[in-house]
Amino acid sequence: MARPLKDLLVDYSNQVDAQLEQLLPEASGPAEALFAAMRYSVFNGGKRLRPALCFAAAEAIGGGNTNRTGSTAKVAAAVEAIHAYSLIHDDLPAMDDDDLRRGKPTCHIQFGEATAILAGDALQSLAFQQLTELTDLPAETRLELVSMLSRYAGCAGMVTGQAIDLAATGQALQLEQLKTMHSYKTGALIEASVLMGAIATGAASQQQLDALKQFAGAIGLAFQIQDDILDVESSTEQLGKQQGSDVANDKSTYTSILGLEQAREQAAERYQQSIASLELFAERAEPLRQLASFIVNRAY
Ligand code: GRG
Repeated sequence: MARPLKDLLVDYSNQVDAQLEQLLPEASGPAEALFAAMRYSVFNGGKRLRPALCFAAAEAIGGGNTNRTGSTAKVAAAVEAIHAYSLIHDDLPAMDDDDLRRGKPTCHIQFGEATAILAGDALQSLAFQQLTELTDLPAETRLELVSMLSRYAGCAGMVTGQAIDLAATGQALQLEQLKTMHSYKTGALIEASVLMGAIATGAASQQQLDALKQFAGAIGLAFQIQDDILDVESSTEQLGKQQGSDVANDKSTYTSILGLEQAREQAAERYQQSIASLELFAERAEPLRQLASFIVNRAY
């Protein structure tokens, strides 16, 4: 029987947090402020959505190496470290210049800009270190994971998306341009989370990976559409970050282009697509279906 969504999220969060706890250096010694800033940014109440997708994708594959306190948790921790770094850098004055994240002062407000930049840098390299140290997995699998994360987080993914976003500030984007930008900026890491969770099991077929790629593409877009809806509809308190920041920063969004109603319809359509792509996994994909539903129905 399927576990309730809340239990699923708590279970996945606990596992990835235990792994992150081991991965991150203790906040002491000559670089105490740096290590404290890294910990502050990782352990400050994120939803752990990308790690959850990693675990749920591994469950969809089943069999193989689904040792969840081992390799999957480590892969999930690597992805979350990249996510934390991206948020630290995104909040910097040179980028979105935000002072509130997850209901708390952003990393550079709390620790200063230089330390925040270094915390992001160090989290990024820690993620790749973690993947190279997956000693339960064959070297080729580790290499595949390193290659995948570097592509999806970097020039073929998130960093390029961020560059497109910064260049587009103040310009009215067409819907297709917006979609391209988000597929790089937020979609890529979501896709990496799903695919890496599956690959780390050592048991995923090409057909399964293709289906998961389709799932991730659809739910990544739905995630972003819902994010834009919440930026309009929610409150700063509920979001833990400044509500209305897209409008304030003069950014094109799904809601500014489509309006709220059509944006909701698009999110629902993407959700349906994501569910349809999971058919071949039958009940083993139930956690992925629950996460997809959470992504389009979340209020924060
Ligand atoms: C600086 C290289 C670099 C990249 C930044 C992902 C990103 C690119 C910026 C984040 C800006 C942002 C708020 C985008 C909207 C979608 C998004 C990634 C929201 C945050 O993800 P959640 O909701 O965050 O999963 P939590 O706090 O739950 O971890």
